[in-house]
Amino acid sequence: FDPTEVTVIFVLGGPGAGKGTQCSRLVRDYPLAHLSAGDLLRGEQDRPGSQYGQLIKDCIKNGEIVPMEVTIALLENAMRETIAMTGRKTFLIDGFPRKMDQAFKFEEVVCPAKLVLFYDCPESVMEKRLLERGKTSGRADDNAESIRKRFRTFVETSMPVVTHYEKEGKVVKVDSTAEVDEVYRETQKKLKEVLG
Ligand code: UP5
Ligand code: MG
Repeated sequence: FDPTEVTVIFVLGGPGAGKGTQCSRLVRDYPLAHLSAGDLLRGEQDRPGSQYGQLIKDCIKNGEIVPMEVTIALLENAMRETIAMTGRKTFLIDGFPRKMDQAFKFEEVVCPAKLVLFYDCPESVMEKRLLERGKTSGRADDNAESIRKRFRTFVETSMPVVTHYEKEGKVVKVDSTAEVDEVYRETQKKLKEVLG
């Protein structure tokens, strides 16, 4: 990837913070491409013949992080495909990186992130959203036990990534406790402040 051509924005936040919801709005309104690492992993898990199916399934259920080689390869492929199919070269990478080693590796093999959009939300609110979604989502990790494990991984392993990018001055933080429309307005406002 040519870093002068491709732009990457990481979208981070706890499980249920609203990353996917806000990314959908952003790609509706701006010439961006949305890639969810979790969605790519679930797709790979269900792909017949995948050698990683069981590994991904176990990690997701336990809220653990899939080895970065798998996720980065999926992201690279999806980026190439998106550029070929749509010509879009500014990417919202949703739910990645969740661990420092992933952040370093991605920036080495793809390109440095321009910005990190971080959705901040209390666990109690996120838990309520995920349990509600669990009634119909069919996601193997939308149950009380998996949610607890996802929260722990987020605090212990993924928040340090946010702190790292804060030190680089790249983090745009949005409180995502409010209703979807309000969070989106706040997102647009803050991105405009930084990106113009
Ligand atoms: N909702 C959203 N916004 C709302 C609002 N403002 N008010 C009220 N309700 C709101 O939203 C979650 C739910 O809340 C939805 O029902 C929505 O309608 C509602 P969503 O937009 O889906 O939130 P999001 O932050 O995207 O939550 P998600 O569950 O996708 O977060 P996770 O980060 O847990 O899930 P992800 O798919 O990224 O990862 C799943 C697993 O994959 C990980 O636990 C891990 O095991 C694995 N993984 C890796 O190993 N490596 C990776 O790099 C990525 C994932
Ligand atoms: Mg999501």
